[in-house]
Amino acid sequence: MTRTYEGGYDARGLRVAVVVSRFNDTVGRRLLDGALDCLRRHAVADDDVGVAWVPGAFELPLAAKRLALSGEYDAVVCLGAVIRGETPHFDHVASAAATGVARAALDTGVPITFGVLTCDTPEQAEQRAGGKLGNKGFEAALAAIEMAGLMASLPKSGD
Ligand code: INI
Repeated sequence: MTRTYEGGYDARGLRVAVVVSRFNDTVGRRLLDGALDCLRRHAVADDDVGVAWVPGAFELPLAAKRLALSGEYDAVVCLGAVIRGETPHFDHVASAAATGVARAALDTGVPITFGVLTCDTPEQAEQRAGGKLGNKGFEAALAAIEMAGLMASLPKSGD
């Protein structure tokens, strides 16, 4: 008999941390609004949500790793926007954020999702932060809920 593992979307009792980059503050706040909306719609209690602000996307992985290791959260959501027009080091910041978030998840075993926009213009970022192309913060929170459920159902290491 095939065993299938899947995370669901009933997030009652789940504890979730959200780390947000303050750089491109307006977009960051909209992504946070989307993430919090998603968590509430899926029955995560406000008291079970922690929000940490970091200066920029580059700093997301370190804060996410600390929150993941704290044992206080079942999943961590990382949010931010890296916009090419504003920085000659776009590629470094975007790549460090993506690699660092992935590494923090692998190092800790806690799901850490990537709601970081990498866009050419502020308009593109706004469209993906509650504009006509949805809200990447909502999507990243939903992925965190699903992954937390999946990790709880997968065999533990050593099993
Ligand atoms: N950080 C961002 O989150 N988005 C950006 O677009 C950005 N730009 O344009 O440079 C940015 N830079 C700051 C970086 O994340 C660090 O906070 C900074 O380098 C200090 O370590």
